[in-house]
Amino acid sequence: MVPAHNLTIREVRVRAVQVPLAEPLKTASGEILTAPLVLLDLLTTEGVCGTSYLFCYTPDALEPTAQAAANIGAALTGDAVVPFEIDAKLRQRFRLLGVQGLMTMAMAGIDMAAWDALARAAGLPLVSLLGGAPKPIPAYASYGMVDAKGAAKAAEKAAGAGFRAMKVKIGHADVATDLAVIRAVRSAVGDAMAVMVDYNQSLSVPQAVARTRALDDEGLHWIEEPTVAEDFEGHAAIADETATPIQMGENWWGLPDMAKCVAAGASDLAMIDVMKIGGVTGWLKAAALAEANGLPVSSHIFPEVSGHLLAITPTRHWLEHLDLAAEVLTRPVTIEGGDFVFPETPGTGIEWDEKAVARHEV
Ligand code: SMN
Ligand code: MG
Repeated sequence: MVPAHNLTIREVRVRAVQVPLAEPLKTASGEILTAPLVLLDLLTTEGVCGTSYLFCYTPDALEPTAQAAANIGAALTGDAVVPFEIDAKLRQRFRLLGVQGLMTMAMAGIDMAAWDALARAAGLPLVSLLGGAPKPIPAYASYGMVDAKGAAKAAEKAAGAGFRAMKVKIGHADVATDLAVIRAVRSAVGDAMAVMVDYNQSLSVPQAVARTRALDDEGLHWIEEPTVAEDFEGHAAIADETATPIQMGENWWGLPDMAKCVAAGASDLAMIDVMKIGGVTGWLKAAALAEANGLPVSSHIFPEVSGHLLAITPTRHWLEHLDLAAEVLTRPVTIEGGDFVFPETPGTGIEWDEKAVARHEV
C-alpha cells in the first residue's frame, strides 16, 4: 500500500514583521515605505519545516492576514501535507465567504510552505520536486517611480549589475515627464537594455490610450497596468490602441480573475503573483492557462519562489527582481549575469535570519 502522504502538519507558526526597504517604493498609486510581511513556518510531526512569506502591501493588512493564516493553520493541524487536498478543503471551508483578498493570501502562504516542506523532505529544490530542472531564468531590475536623473542612475546600476532589462514606474503629472524618464534610461544604457514601464493602475482608459500612444515609438518591452486592475475591458481597449505589449496580472485573485482577463483579451502578457494567484498550486493552474493562450509569463515580486516556478512554466518570460524580504532572509535571492541563481539547499531556499526577524517583529 503506497502511503497517501508522508508529512503531517503539527503546527503553522505565523509571525508579522515590518521590514525596512533600502528605499521607499514609489508608484503612481501610492508609496510603500516598509514591507509588511507575514512569515509562515509549517511544522510537521516528521520534523520537516516548510517556510514562506506574504507581502501585505499596507500595515493595515498585516495583522489581519497573519491572524487569518494562523486560523487556517490551526484548522489544518493533523492534516497531511498534500497541497491539492489542502486547497480543496479550504475552498470548501470558505465557500460562503469566498476566497478573494486576505483569505487567498493566507491560503497561498500555507500552500507555498506546504510545497517547500515537500521539497525539503525529498531533499530537492522546489523546481525539481515539480518535475523541472534549474535553467537560466532572466531577471529584470525593478525600480520605483523616479525622475529622469534617478532613472538614469538606476539604469547604470542595473547595467552594472549585469541586468539585461529593467522596469521603472511612471504615471507622472504629464506624459512629457514619463517620456523624459524613459529617454533618460535610454541615453544612460542605450538600446541593449530592455525597458518596461509600470503605470500601477493610475490612468483612466482615455488617459491611458493617449499616453500609451505617445509612448508607442519608445521601443518599450511592455506597458504595465495602465488602468485599474479589475477593468479587463478597459485594458482590452487600451491594448487594441497600443502597439507596445500590455502587461497585467499581478492583481489577479486566483484563476477565475485570470480566466476573465484572458477572455476579455485584456493583456498581451501575463504577470503572475504567486501569492494572489493562490500559491504554487495556483501558479501551476495559471501557467497552464497561459500556455493554452500563448501568453508569455513573468513573475511579480516573490522572486525566491518565482524562479523555481518560471523554470516549469512553458511560456516563461521574465523574473521580477524586486527584493522585499532580503532583510529577514539568510540568503536573499541572487541574480548573476542577469539570471536567477537557484539555491543549493532543498525547497525554495527561504531561510529566516532570526536575529533580523526579532528586530522587526511587530
Ligand atoms: C509593485 C507594486 C506594489 C508593490 C510591489 C510591486 C509593482 C510591480 O506593481 O509590478 O513591481
Ligand atoms: Mg506592477
